[in-house]
Amino acid sequence: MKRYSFLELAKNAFSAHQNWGRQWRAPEPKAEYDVVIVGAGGHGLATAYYLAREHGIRNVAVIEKGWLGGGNTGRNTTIVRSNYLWEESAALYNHAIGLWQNLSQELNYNVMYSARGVMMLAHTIHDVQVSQRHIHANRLAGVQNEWLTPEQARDYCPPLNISKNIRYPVMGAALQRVGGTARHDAVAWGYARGADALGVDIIQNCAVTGIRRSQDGSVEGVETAKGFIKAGKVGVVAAGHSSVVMEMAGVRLPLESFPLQALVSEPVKPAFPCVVMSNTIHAYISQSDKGELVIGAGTDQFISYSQTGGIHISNHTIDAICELFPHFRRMRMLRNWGGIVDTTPDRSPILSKTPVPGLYVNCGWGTGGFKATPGSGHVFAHTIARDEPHPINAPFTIDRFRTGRLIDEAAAAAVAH
Ligand code: FAD
Ligand code: PYC
Repeated sequence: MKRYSFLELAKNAFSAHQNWGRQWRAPEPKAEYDVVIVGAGGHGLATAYYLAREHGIRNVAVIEKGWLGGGNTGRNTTIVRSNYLWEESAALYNHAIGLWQNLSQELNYNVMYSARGVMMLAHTIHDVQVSQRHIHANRLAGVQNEWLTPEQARDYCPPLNISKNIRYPVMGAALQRVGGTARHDAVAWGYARGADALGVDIIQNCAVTGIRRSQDGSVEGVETAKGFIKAGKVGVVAAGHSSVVMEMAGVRLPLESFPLQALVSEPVKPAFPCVVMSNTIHAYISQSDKGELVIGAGTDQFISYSQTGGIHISNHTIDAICELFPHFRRMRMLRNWGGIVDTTPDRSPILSKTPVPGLYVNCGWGTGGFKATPGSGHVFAHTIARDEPHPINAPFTIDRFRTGRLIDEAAAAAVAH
């Protein structure tokens, strides 16, 4: 793999950057792999990368029905944080935060992780109480989080309107300083490039249409648009389509898929220094390095597989954003889009073995899986390689919906409820 460096950059400047070469191959599928991953989003690609890098399993294919990173990975608002309520979640998301710190160096690819701070606003007495309880729980679990008064919140984020006579007055905020953003496409591309260099085949434009099981019930391989591919182990990482794919093996998942939308403004000079979220209003905002304001809304109320979202939902979000940040009232919105998010009843992910030997599933990230990408891929690779969960993902089984050991994070995200 060509290593990116200042020297390479300078050398390539002499040929007008025409000779960089491809970042990954476009191979035809082989007849058989040790492991097939279904879905080339960030989580699937990270899983393949860590299978090869940490477990020495390189005979791996990632099969993608569209283009890599074209699902929720390339559609999200890139917020990274680990301020979840329960210890199980804190361990999972903090594991990811640990990996984010060094990811650009590890992949030799700039994923633009920027720990600019994530501030969650409180607008009512109830919000204040819940946020403060949340901060105490986080601190007990070793997760950084702190309380800010309205004035401190405004000092941290100068465009914030803290006047008291508005519909959503700011009564304080929880700030996680290690939270921030990363460049979503770069995360997918960095893992794809790293996995490909270790021998993983990434097969795009090739939908998985079936999962074949042998007579003893175990996995035999996958049916695809390019024919049958044999594999002793299959990991399904298909986000909004996870229940559809798992149904192919006869496994029913407790998932509902909803559209979730986001939009960006025209680009402007740096004006917004951090990430702000409001659980009450279902709105979140940051500024990309290109200068666009990146704004996200809540999920549609109805399940659907359409990659758009109801216009009234984004109108409501924009109303609230204009009230909280009056500076932005005259800005024009450039484009909007949607993704299909896979939500579980307790709003926590499933990273698990399944009742089918050789079949594993990583899904249920709903509105909040981007931040977990490195940690999720890391522990899921362990689960597949060793046929047993990593201690961090052991609580995130499918079985919890039968035993009742739920990890209820419904209040943890601005959009997941
Ligand atoms: P995906 O990237 O969706 O990858 C799954 C892949 O599986 C897709 O590429 C799909 O084409 C493929 N696939 C499906 N079916 C098949 C098949 N039959 N055969 C082959 N391939 C198949 N999370 C955060 O942490 N922070 C945020 O700020 C945030 N904002 C969001 C904003 C929006 C608008 C949306 C939609 C989501 C947001 N999320 C956020 C959630 C986050 O994007 C997802 O949880 C995460 O990206 C999921 O990654 P993934 O790799 O599991 O899924
Ligand atoms: O989980 O932080 C999050 C999030 C922000 C926007 C959508 N999800």
